[in-house]
Amino acid sequence: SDSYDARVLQDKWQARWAKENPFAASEDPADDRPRSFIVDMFPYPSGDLHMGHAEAFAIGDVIARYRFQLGENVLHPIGWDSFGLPAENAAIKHDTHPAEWTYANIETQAESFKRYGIALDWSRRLHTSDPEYYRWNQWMFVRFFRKGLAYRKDGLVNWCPKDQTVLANEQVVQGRCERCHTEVERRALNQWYYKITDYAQRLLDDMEQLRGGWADDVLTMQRNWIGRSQGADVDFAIEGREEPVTVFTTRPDTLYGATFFVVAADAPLADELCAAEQRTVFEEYRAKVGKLSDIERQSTDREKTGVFLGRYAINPVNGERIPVWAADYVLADYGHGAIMAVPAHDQRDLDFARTFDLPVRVVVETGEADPAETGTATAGEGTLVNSGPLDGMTKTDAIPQIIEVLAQRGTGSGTINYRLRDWLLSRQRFWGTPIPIIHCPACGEVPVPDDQLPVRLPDNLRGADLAPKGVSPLAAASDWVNVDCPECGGAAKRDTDTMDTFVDSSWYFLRYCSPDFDTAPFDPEKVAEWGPVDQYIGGKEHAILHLLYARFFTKVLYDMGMISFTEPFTRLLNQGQVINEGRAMSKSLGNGVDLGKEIDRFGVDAVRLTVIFAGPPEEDIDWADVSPAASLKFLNRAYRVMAQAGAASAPGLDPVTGDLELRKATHQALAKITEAVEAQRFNVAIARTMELVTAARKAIEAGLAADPAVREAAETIAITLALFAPYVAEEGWELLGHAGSVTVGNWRSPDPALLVQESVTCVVQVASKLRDKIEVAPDISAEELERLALASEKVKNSIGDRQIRKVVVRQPKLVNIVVA
Ligand code: ANZ
Ligand code: ZN
Repeated sequence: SDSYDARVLQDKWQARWAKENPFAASEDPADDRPRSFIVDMFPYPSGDLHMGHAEAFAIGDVIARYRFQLGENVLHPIGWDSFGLPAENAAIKHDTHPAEWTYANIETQAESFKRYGIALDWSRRLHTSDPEYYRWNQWMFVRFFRKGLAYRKDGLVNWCPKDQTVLANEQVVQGRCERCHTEVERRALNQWYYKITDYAQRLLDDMEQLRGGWADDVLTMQRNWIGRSQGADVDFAIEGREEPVTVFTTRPDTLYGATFFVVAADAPLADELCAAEQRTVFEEYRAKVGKLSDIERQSTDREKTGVFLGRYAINPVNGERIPVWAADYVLADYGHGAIMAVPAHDQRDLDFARTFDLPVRVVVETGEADPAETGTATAGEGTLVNSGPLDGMTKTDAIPQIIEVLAQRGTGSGTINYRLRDWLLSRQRFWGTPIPIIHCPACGEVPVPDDQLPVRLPDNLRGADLAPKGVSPLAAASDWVNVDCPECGGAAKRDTDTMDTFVDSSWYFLRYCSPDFDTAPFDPEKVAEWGPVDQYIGGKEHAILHLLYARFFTKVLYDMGMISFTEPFTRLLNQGQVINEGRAMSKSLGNGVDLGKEIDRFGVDAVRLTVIFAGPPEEDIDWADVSPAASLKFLNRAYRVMAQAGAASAPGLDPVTGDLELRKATHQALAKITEAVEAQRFNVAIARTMELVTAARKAIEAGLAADPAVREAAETIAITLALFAPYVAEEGWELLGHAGSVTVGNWRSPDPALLVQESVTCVVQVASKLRDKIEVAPDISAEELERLALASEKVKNSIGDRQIRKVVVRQPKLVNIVVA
């Protein structure tokens, strides 16, 4: 027939794959094929799959299928990131349990993944909301706790008044809750943290391993988030206070230019230092500051605000008395929450000095205009002035010098600071992993013993029980909360917070290696065989947090001796977004594209091909600019080529005698496709496949359907399309007379002799008489040329049953066959 029926092919091959399981990873110890571990960032089960999934998973599948084609032992698993707020909100709204919504959506998505033809090993499927999974979050928490990597502290936290929950810094977008866009407040709460800051330097250093494998901009985002800065701690005495106050500065060379001192308005220190006569103005000011986000506070174009605290600090190098202010541009939780202000050389300090008429003193002469006049601080290289014994030194030389002097006097030292904060783990919500700690009045924080894990979520809470109240809904489950202390047996209470769901996604890829392992989170031997992940695929929205947390977990597990690598993802591909008419798809714009409808209309293969053909995988796809209908037309042409070649010839034809032009086209296409796939330029690979289909069609139209070169081209088309349009490819392969999945172990290497663009004409003589002329590559080998000459039909006929005495080869232009 003229065109294929997508639905028929989909049903047929889905059933076949389910039965034959061609995409299962092998655990056979005798299987020594190279291994590939390919992981797509696992989905969150919010409704059915959407266009974003369609793109990400199509890209991941091209990579996985290519490794299958190369004959490798591929682990390409799937799971669900199935804890989290949306399930809880749905449960409150519909008076159900979050599990109902969650597992129903997982089933829907699983069916869609199957229909979408992703080459997955379904036997390793996991869901993070299963007790068999979250048990290991708890197991690891206990170990982190024992190592001092999990701890509780009072902290100012971001609080969403609508969701009634604490938000991590990253969940606050421009001062608003990432999910509901309500303005975020700051609150003091006792919370659990993971001590990721202990790993700040290693998280930086190990990025060296990722260069080339990860996009540079992702590495830069990680580096900025960790935010290492080198400088010095300097102690300033405060009049009327016993203890000095330490400040962190990256510019100790500017110490002589400090003309005032600033404490974060919301730090306890500001409250303590405030003189009685300034109390009222200070408290008013502090109340205003409490409403601002860090981002607003640090925004450079805001008018600077602050209040004088009625106190003075003493500069340790020149004994100068400088006023102490409270301001919001200094953050309570960075450095020491206090700074020495050097307005000549720091823009924020200069803005502040100009607002409050404080002195500006240049201490590094950079050749630029006077900051006091221009309003622009000077930060460049230069020579020190107004700096006593440091005068005349360069900035670069002065920094170690002043650190040395401070160290000798015991008033300072060189130090390194990181922007990275500890990972706030506690969530006052239900649908997450319960924190496995029991609070005992006698023993304190007691970890739940391993043999009592998992601490399961109580199953009697649902609907309105889960509504936010400012404390975790788990606190209401008194049967669950009240337990005996594992240490002393006395009455104690479970911790009622649940873990941030980023914990779930920090190690799930390891679990894929041994999904049923039940004595540890994973079988170290299996992880040693598969890990680390060779290729990870996911969106850039995870460029910072998820990846940083997964890297942190990997390092902790390495330190625990459970794994032998320190980075989880060797290569990372960040696909672009699918947009429509130039904008992100959204309900309010009404520009959403429904994946299911696109598939119903054009079939899975055409949708997948469209997504991959649209451009390089990192770039956004505007659905308004692509044409699944054109993809479908192309696939039908490819289908006809495979069907016609399959009808005209049988497998096993020696292609050597086939039409040379088409053979060259095939091998050149194959070489370019291989190169493009290796370089992850999948759209280019499709373009070359399209050219090959055109070349094969022309040959068929010219009456060559039975020519071995047409078969060779058609088989190459099936093998290549297996990466992008798996249903048509399988069907074509079958029509070409082959059994088994086209995707497994069928990739071919191009024949180098056919890749050379120019060719020379080689004269083939039999007993010194011209019998044939063949086109060959100029650099063809003697052996290859002899083989081609002897394969010529004309030459064979001429030799007949005479015996070949000798073959004289003068490559590339002459072959003379001497016969008896
Ligand atoms: C004096 C100085 C002079 C500074 C100068 C800079 C330039 P990074 O690079 O981000 O680490 N700082 C220190 N603690 C702060 C806090 N809690 N909130 C806001 N600002 C703080 O920045 C370090 C610099 O930021 C420090 O060096 C300090 O200002 C300020 F010409 O000290 B500097
Ligand atoms: Zn106890």
